[in-house]
Amino acid sequence: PQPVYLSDYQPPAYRVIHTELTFDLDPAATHVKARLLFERNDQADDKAPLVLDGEQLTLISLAIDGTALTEADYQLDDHGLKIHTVPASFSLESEVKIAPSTNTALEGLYQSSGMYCTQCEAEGFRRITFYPDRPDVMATFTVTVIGDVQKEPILLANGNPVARGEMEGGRHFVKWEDPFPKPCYLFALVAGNLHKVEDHFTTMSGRDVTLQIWVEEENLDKTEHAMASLKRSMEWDEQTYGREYDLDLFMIVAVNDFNMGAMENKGLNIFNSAAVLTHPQTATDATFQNVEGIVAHEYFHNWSGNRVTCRDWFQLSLKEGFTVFRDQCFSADTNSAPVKRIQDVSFFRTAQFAEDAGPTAHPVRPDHFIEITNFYTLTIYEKGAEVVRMLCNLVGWENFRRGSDAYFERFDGQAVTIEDFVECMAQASGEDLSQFMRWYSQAGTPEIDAYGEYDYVHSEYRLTLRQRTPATPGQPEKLPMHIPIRMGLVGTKSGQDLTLTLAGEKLGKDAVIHLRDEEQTFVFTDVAEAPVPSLLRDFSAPVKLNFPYSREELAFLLTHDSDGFNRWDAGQRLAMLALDDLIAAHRNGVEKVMDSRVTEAFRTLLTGSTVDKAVLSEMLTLPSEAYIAEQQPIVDVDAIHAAREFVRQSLALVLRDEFMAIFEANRTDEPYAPTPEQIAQRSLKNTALSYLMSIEDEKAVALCEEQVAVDHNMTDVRHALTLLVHSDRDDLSAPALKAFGEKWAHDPLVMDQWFTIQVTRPQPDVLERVQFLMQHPAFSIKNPNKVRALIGAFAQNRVNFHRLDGKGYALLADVVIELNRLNPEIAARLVTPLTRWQRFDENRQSLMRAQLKRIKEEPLSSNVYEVVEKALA
Ligand code: B3K
Ligand code: ZN
Repeated sequence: PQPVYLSDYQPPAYRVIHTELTFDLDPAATHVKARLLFERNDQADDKAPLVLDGEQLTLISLAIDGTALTEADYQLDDHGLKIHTVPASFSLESEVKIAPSTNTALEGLYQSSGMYCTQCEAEGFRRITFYPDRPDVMATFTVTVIGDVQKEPILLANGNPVARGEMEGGRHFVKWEDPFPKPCYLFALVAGNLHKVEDHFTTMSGRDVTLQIWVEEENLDKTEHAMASLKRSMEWDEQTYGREYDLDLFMIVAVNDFNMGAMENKGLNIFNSAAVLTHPQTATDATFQNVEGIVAHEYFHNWSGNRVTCRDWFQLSLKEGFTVFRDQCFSADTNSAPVKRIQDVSFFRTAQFAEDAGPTAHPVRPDHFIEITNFYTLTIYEKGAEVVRMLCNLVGWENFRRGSDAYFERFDGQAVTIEDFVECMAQASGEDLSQFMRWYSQAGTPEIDAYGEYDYVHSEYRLTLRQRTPATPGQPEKLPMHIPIRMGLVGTKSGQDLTLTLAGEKLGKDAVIHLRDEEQTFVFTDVAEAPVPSLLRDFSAPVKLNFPYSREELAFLLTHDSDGFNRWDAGQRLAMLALDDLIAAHRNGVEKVMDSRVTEAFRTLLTGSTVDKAVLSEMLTLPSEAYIAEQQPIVDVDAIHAAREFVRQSLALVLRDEFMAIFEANRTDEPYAPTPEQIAQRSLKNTALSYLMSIEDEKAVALCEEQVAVDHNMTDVRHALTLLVHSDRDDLSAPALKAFGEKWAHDPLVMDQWFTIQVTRPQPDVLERVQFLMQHPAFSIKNPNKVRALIGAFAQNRVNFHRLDGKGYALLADVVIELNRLNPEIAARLVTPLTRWQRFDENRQSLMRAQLKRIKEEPLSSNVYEVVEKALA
C-alpha cells in the first residue's frame, strides 16, 4: 500500500451539485441507484477525466445524461472508476449492488442485530456507490429508502422526511431531503424494527426541533439520560458559542455493532449502543458521564465539522480537536470542573504521551498516511483539543469566541484547513500565532526542565526553563515550541500566592508566561518571601515538566496551591517519588519501606480536608500502573505492580479507621441519580472501599458482598464485584460472578462489563479465562464492543498480558490475525500494545517483536500493515 501526502493535495476537477440516491434494501443484494449532478470546476482542465472512488461494488449500469456508457468509455479497478471524457456539466446515473449482510468491516452499509445502518467516515461511502469520496465535495442529498414493511418498518436518512408510501410485494419507501450541502462522509441510512422516544427543543430563535432517540424495543427505558444530555448540549452551544441547530429534526440511533463511539451524520447521529444507553441498574456513573460527553460531542459537530468541514483528512483535527475541546468544556460546566480536568489530563498523560513516544507518533496534522482510519488517534483528538485549549488561553475567551464566530460565518458550507481556523483566532486577537503553528506539525511531547532560585538579598525569584522535543519517526530535529505556562509562586511562610512582577510589570497572582526559546530565564522581582513555584497550572500545555521538588515542597503544594489541578498533581508527584524508591527496592530485592510523608499527606486529606468530595477521591487515587510505567526508562511490570500494591496496603493498614469512616459517611440509600453530588459521594466511598479491600479487611469483604447483594445501582455493584474478583477470595467471588452473569445474560452491555471484570484481575489464571470466555455464547469476535471488553481489556492487564512465557502476546496476535480479515479497523487498534515493545526488557522485547513478525507474514489489510510496519521499522 502507498501513502498519500498532504503536499499532494489538489482541488477536485468536478464538484457534485446534488446527489440523489435510491436504496432497495436486501441483506445479500441491496441495489443502490445514484443520480449525481456534476459540474467542472473553473480551474480544471476541460479534458480532465472524472475520477470516482468505489470499493466492493458490483457495477450494474452507468449512464451520462441518459446515454449508457460502454466499457470503452471508462476504466474500472478495485479502487474506483475513471470516465475518460465528460462534459462541463452533466448528470451521472449508476446502479450498483452491495451485500450488507457480509460486511463485517462495519464500514459502508452493514447489518447490526438485523437492522441496516451505515458508517461512512472517513472513506466508507465508496463502499455504497461510485462517488468522489472526499470531504471537499459537498452536495445536497435526496435519499429514498425502500424496505420490507414487516422487517424494516422504520426507514431513516439525513434531513427531513418529504414523502412516504406503500409499494407492491410488501415493500414501502420513505424519501428524505437534506437541504444543507454536505460531504458524503456525513451520509447516513438506518432501517429496521426500531422504537423511538421523542422530545422537543425550542431554539434561541424560537424554532421547534423534534428530538428522537431510536432503539430496539427492550432499550426504550435506557434513553432518558441521553435525551437530557442532548437538550443540555443544545442549550449550551447556543449560550456558549451562539450556535443554533438548523434542521427541524434531530435523530440519534443506537446500534450494537459499531467501530467507534458514535458518528455525527447530519441530523441522524448513529451511536454505539454503549455510548447512548444508560440505566441506573445497568450503567455506571462513568458510563453516564461518558454518554453525556459523547452526545454533546456529536451534537457540537453539527457546526464544528458539518456546517464547516475539513478540506482533506489531514485536517481531521480541525473538527475533532475543536469538538473535543468543546465537549470537555461542556462537561466541565455541567459537572465538577476540576475533576473533569484531572480525569482528562490523567488519561492524556498516560495514553497520549505513550502514543507520542512510540513508533506510531504523528503530528496533530499528519503529513502522510496509508490508511486514514488509523489516524483517529489520541493525538488528533486529545492533543488536538489541548492545542485548541492553548489557543483559547493565549487569545483569551472573548477573542476566542469572536474568532470562532468569524470562522463559522466565513466558512459556512465550506471545507477548510487548520490555517483557516488559526487565522480567525489571530485576526480576532491580533496575536502572532506563527510559532504556535508548530504544535500542528511537530510530533512528540515537549519536555521542560525547570529550575528555580530565590535570592533573599534582592527579593528575586529566577525561574529558568529549558525545552526539548524528542525525535519522533521521520522528525529527527525539532524547533522550539511556543509554550504557555500558567503559574504562581506560593509563599512558604504565608501559604498564599504572591504577586508576580516580571520586567517591572505586575501580572497578578496567577499568570501565564510564554516560553518560546530553547532556554529562557524569568526574573520575578519584589518576591517578599521564599516561594515554591506552582507550574503548568490546570495543565496549561501538553508537555512534561520536570522540576526538582523536594517531598516537603510537594506536601506543601498539596495543601496550599490555589490551583485545584496542581494540588492534585503535587500529590501525584509525591506518590511517584515514593513509588520510584519502592520499584527500585523491589528490583534490588531490598525490604520495602513506606514513605511516612505520603502517609501523613493522606491522613491530612482523609481527616482535615475541606476539598470537595469528587476532587478528594481523585487525590486519594494513586497513579495507575500504566501512568507509573510511562515514567520509567524501562517498564518492569511486576515491580510496578508490587510497589503500587505495597503503597495501597501500607496506607490501608495505617489509615484503616479513617477509610472506614469515609466509607460509612458516604453511604446512602437515596434513589440513584447521575448528579455531580451523588457521583462524587459514590466515588469517594468506593475509593475508600478499594483501600480497605487491598488488605482484605474482613469487614470490607462483608461490605463488598453486601454492596453487590443490595444491588442499589451498577456503579456500586460493579465496583464491589470487581474488588471481590480482584481479591484472593475466589470462594466469594466465583458465586457472585456466576449469579451476575446469569442475571444479565440478556443484556450485552452488562455482559461486556462481566467480561472486563474477570480479565483485569491480577491473579495468574487470567489468560486461561480469556480463552475460556472467548467460547462463551455472549462473546462474538465480530462485535467490536465484545472484542474491546474481553481482548482489549486483557491487553491492559499489565501483569498478565506481559507474562514471561509470551502467551499473552501470542493470544493478542491470534485475535489480530483473525480480525484482520473481518474488521481491519478494529484489528489495527487492537495491535497497539504490541507496538510498544521498545519500553520493555530485552526478553519481552523479543517476544513482542516475534508476534509482530508473525502478524506481518499474513496477507494484511492496509490498516494492520501500516501499524505493524511502523512498529517493526
Ligand atoms: N467522527 C467520528 C469518527 C468516525 C471514524 C470512524 N473510522 C466520531 C467522532 O469523532 O465524533
Ligand atoms: Zn468527533
